[in-house]
Amino acid sequence: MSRLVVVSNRVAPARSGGGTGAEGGLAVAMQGALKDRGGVWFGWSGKTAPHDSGKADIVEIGATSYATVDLSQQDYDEYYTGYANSVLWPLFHNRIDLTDFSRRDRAGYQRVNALFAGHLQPLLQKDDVVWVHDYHFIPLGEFLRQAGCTQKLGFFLHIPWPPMEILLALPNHRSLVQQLCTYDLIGFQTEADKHAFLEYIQQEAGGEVLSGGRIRAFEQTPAVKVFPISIDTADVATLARRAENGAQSKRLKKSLLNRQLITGVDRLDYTKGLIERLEAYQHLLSRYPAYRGHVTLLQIAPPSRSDLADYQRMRRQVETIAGHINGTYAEFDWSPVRYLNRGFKRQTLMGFLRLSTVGLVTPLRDGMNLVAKEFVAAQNPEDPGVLVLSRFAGAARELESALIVNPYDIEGVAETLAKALSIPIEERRERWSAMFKHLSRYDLIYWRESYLRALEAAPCAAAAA
Ligand code: ADQ
Repeated sequence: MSRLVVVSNRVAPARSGGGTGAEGGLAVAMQGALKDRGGVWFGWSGKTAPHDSGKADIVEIGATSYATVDLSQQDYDEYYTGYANSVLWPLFHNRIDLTDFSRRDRAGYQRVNALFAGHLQPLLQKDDVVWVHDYHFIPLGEFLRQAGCTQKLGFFLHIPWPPMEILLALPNHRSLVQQLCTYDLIGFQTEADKHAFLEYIQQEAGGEVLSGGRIRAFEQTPAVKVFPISIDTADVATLARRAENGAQSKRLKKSLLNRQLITGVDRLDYTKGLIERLEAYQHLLSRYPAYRGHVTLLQIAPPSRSDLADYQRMRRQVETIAGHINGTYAEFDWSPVRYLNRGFKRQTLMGFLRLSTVGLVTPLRDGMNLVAKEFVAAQNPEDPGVLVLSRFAGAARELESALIVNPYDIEGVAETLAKALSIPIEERRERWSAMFKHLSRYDLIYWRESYLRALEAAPCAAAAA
């Protein structure tokens, strides 16, 4: 088996003696693959430094090297805050209005990708397979090839691929897509993302779709496939079961005084639809007064990218509306909204999901949304809660027996919430077991292994050259 080289913006080293309990599922999946095959996990250190040291900082744990590179403040501003998070992130989530097209940032993004390729290339061995993750690194494959890398190169996009009309708004969209086509395998979350990509390839790039899942464009013939990311379903179920009797879950349960719990868990990001969600909840309380005093919305929203103005503005809006709902409807012994800006240990979080009557997952656009899947896996099979899920989350294409909503339709979401709070137990079990069965089969390991199998099978452009 060839060694695996994983590239992602942030690197999560395995800790000897087990993890902290706070690691995400993806980190655990990558660590598992690296442990089995040996290899390298490469990315940004998360730190800025005045000068490039000329080589990556390497920590060896078992058969894996964790290799990280510092960025200069300018690189951080232009590559990370700038092009990745102020151009590609909003644009790929259909937010042209928030996209800040700057040539300086585009140059910084290309420069950092070239820098990373220069640091990674010397760490590669002949038979390695390289798996690059996400929008930060679209150009990396091309720079690696230019640096003489002949290994197989795979790319997986965790966020949605935008419709062609939206992508056309990006200056230099053609060269970005050309760089993406340098990879031997391009993976998307959903058929819809793949479809949007193929539309661009055929209509804008003059390319064609070949048999066997490959395309021809920009004189390259990469394979293009769909791999919906998932969770470690069995592990989430175990964590949630264990958490049920833990101190935090007990405290939460006691504090609810038998009220029904609606839970939302999202990074504080404008793609997650938090404002619309709170408006829908407000509408529920206004339109269905019987719920006043009988439901609680627990919204957990750890801050992210707080140095960006759009995130600061959205945070203020969320705070205003959460405060307004509490100001309007709270009683001296009941607050309708509990709004928390902090992270939790995974087990604690899964315990909270298990206690919830409703999981409210209403992004305006989301590549997949793992919280939706975690909510399902965390439920008590005897008394499962109901998932209310946005049709614009990739997860909605698999979790068909959730209550699917349009997050922009505030009244519609409120109505669905009212329905979710009163679904009879038989129907809840039926809906839940269909979703749980699906997630038990299509879990994170399935995702990882099917991607790696496809990467092994994809012809390598450098070998053909
Ligand atoms: P994200 O936008 O970060 O991921 P999501 O898929 O929901 O969104 O993953 C978030 C993860 O963080 C979940 O596992 C969740 O449990 C965890 N988390 C959230 N809040 C937390 C808190 N307060 N404490 C602890 N853990 C918390 C991007 C894309 C998604 C895609 C994923 C994976 O935007 O669409 O599903 O990558 O590909």
